Amino acid sequence: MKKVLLTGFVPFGKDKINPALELIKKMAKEEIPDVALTTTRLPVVFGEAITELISSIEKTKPNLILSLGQAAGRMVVSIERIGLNMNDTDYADNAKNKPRDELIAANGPAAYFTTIDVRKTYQEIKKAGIPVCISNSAGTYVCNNLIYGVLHHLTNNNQNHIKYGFIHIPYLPSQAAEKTKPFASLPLEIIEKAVRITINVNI
Ligand code: PCA
Repeated sequence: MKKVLLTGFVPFGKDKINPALELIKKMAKEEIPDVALTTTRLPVVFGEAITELISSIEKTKPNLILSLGQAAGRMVVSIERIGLNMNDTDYADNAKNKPRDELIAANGPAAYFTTIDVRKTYQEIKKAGIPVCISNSAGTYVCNNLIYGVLHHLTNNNQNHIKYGFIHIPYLPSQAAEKTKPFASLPLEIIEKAVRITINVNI
């Protein structure tokens, strides 16, 4: 039995829901063959999301961690390849932090690559008929902060045997329907299928 830790962020900004949170709530009630699944909801706060995830890693000792985040305006399921050593935002997080041009780790490398098999994951999701891309930037907001922070922690604690992946997901159709401008969206069931494929490819 492989242990998988699935994380999702709470809503932030003007959005009342976060599809990442909706999905981890749904999947927490379901079974995945040969997988012991734990879910963790994360705050949309620079630094705090990293601390919360590290404490879940210590509790659950997973083989694979997969984090999910909402990316309004993304057209397709986006498999993130990189966490960049940079916090830089025009929008405050849920604790009103608004870092500008700030390194995440003063002496850390410029970037870390996520450690799931990004190419194979992409190919398998695509094969299932789901729109998907490999993304080479997760931005410089809280999701990127989490990617970089967790990979920095795993690297510095000799825990690189724990695989870490991140998927950005578009709005749900119900969220896009509320907007006055056009936004791409994908139903939760499709996102779930992509997440299950990602888990199966990487355990
Ligand atoms: N998306 C944000 C932070 C939380 C989330 O779900 C991001 O892309 O940084």
